[in-house]
Amino acid sequence: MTELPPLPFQARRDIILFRLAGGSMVLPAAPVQFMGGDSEYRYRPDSELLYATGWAAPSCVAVLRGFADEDRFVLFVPERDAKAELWTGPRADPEEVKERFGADAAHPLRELAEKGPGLLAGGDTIHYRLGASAGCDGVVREALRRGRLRRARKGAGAHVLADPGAVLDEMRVRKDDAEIARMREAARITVDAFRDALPEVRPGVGEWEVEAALESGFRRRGAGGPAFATIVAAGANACTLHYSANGSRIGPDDLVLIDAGAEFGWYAADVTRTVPARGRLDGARREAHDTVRRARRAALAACRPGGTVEEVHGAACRAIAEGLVGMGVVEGPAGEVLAEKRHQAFYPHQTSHWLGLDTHDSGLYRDGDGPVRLEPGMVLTVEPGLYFAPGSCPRVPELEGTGIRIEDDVLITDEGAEVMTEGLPAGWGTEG
Ligand SMILES: [Mn+2]
Repeated sequence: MTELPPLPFQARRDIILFRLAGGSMVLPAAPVQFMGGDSEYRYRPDSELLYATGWAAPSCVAVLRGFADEDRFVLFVPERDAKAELWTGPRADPEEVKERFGADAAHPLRELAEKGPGLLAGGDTIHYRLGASAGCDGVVREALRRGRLRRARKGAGAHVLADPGAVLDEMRVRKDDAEIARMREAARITVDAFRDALPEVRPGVGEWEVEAALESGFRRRGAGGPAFATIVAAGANACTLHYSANGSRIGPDDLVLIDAGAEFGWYAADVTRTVPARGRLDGARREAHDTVRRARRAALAACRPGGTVEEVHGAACRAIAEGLVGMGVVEGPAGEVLAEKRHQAFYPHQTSHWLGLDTHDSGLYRDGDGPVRLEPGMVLTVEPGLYFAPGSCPRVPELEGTGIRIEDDVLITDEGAEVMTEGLPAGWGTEG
């Protein structure tokens, strides 16, 4: 497997603590999720805790204290427990945890209720997502109560609750080199797994078989698994944007939409291709596929430093509107279609989302100054599409029951953009 640079947790924490200034942050681990009864899903760490500390196991609370001179990074972790470790694996004791994660202090989790409020009461703003954990909710409420009293007497004490995203989102939206290395690997694995799976797309094959080929391709190449529920949607199934039952057989004339991505080192890829079951396509559906590919090219050309996600979307929408007019689906001119938003009946979603630890990664698209400007290190998807649900397109009924989307993962660079998923043709066969 590829050698990867270490993730810079210490450097990230230095920035977080600096930005917290007079405040603090509480990050609890994500809860274990169960399927039905008491079988556990494979554990997925909380992205914010993971980003700030590297902790990827259940049952942990990290406390960051920007206002303090000591104990600025404190971890509360589960104690050694021979019985529990038999079932879920070995644990480190707090001393080892402190060493390994570079914490100033590490305590057993059972001491959180007692020690937590005192650690937090001194700052002004506590960054914590209320409701994230019942235990932490109680600690933060008690810290605010003590902080109010302290503020009344001493003029300083915790009295504001804020979202951790206020500090972390802006950091997470710009990927460092170690993150980019993982995202390139997730993209490479995804592209190669698509190459395994695309030949499986034939009339009569089950959508589930294509899913199996894709996900097998992810795991064989060392990915943690799919980053989100794989979509293999034949024919009209592709008009349901988040279809993931993958339970139909591919029909002889179907276009098949495949939206999947590997997760590697906790970072996601997110790729879509739409290919004909019979390996060729003509008529209106061919024009529709060409339109989406033109929208893809136009949107990719708009991915550059200084640009915005809105400009990328605008470029895609213009090509989509022109295509819809050209196919006779809507009455032109294209400018009017755009102004009246008539293209949205067939292209209802945005062209891009941020990509990272989460498939729909954190980060604003607009802030107080308007649309967020693209910068080197930002990673976004470009995913134009066209969807003609049954009954939606009386002017060109041949298109009904067809959904087309083409999605790539794009890293903004100093020069422009790197399409990390470029290795996978946007069409099929000779249709690059
Ligand atoms: Mn996507």
